[in-house]
Amino acid sequence: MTVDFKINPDAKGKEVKETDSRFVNLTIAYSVGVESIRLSNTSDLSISESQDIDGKIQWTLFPGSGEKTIFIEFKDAAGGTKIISKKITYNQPKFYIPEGSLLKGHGSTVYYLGYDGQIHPFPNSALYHSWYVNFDDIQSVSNIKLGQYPIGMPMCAREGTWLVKFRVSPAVYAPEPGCRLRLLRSETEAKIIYGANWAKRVLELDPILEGYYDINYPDYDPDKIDKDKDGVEKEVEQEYGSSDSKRDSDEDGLSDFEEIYYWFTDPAEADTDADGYKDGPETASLHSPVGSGKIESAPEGAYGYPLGSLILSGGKYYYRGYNGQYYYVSKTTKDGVFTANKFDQKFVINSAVKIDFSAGKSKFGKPDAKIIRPQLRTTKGALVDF
Ligand SMILES: [Ca+2]
Ligand SMILES: [Ca+2]
Ligand SMILES: [Ca+2]
Ligand SMILES: [Ca+2]
Repeated sequence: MTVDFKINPDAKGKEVKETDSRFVNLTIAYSVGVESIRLSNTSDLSISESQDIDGKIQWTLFPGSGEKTIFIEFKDAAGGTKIISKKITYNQPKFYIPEGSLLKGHGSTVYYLGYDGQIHPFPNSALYHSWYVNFDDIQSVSNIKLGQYPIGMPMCAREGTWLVKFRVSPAVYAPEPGCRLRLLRSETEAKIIYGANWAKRVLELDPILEGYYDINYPDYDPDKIDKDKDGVEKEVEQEYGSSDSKRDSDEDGLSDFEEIYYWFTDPAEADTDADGYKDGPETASLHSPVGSGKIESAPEGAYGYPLGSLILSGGKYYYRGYNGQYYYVSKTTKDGVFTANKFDQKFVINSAVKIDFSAGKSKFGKPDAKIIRPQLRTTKGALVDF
């Protein structure tokens, strides 16, 4: 294939060497048969945008002054690819609004100015408050200024804050770092992690927002036949008489996975021990679902805190990082790391059932270390600033 592109060509088609705007125009030349392109600011294309081939495209450079490289991968109908790159120098203007700012025009919508150069609207005030306690940092700008930024995807719920559900669907999720939602397996799991008042944390969102999240099914293995993604293979569901199109076949408030692998109850029978109490409520209140009496704790290793959770344990606050590691935050809500990260006491997990995380605790580097930023997940699983 024969392909080429130019950054900010002038009227005569000559390339300009420098710019003071992160937004650039690309003109693309391509031979017959080239169908799509993937654009990126990094050579490994780990953060990229794909689209149908077009002669003219707008693109946003990485922030900060310096030489910038744009990479384009061209793809033809036969699946052949070719990557070419071009450079331009970006001189950041003396007066500019820094990435990470909160902006508002004459309307009521608040936007987060992302490192991607786009403004991201907060879909509602509850989602805004998952990130920011008050409105002190919002900068009011003219509608003209606001209109100079492309509008990007809406802001996601911050990890470790609300639980999220989408209208119409009963599934409840815990937001994790990088616009990811971890499915909560059941009401029992929600009660064990968040306590009896877990339902007060649930924020109901417009189903249209679901598409902006990456959904994490904790026990699902895509290499196995598991239509309901509950972590129980079709074959095993058949053996136990449960359904591979329902995560809780007997609707007793425990998922088929938890019944089969953690509690040893019957996934096709709501009240395994026939004592008049269903398996879900019995386990959630730590009563034996397979006999009489109270049980000491949930099965070891069965339940864990979602990534991004803030936990109060033994009088100290801990944060579960993106890497799964637990970090010591502070002793009080007034200490540096707690306030620097704008943690909100309202979202602290202080559940009755202690989930063991004594192993693998570490400390933040600095007494006021900032770790929480709006971030997105790349195709390779790493987090990048939103
Ligand atoms: Ca299944
Ligand atoms: Ca099932
Ligand atoms: Ca059952
Ligand atoms: Ca029972």
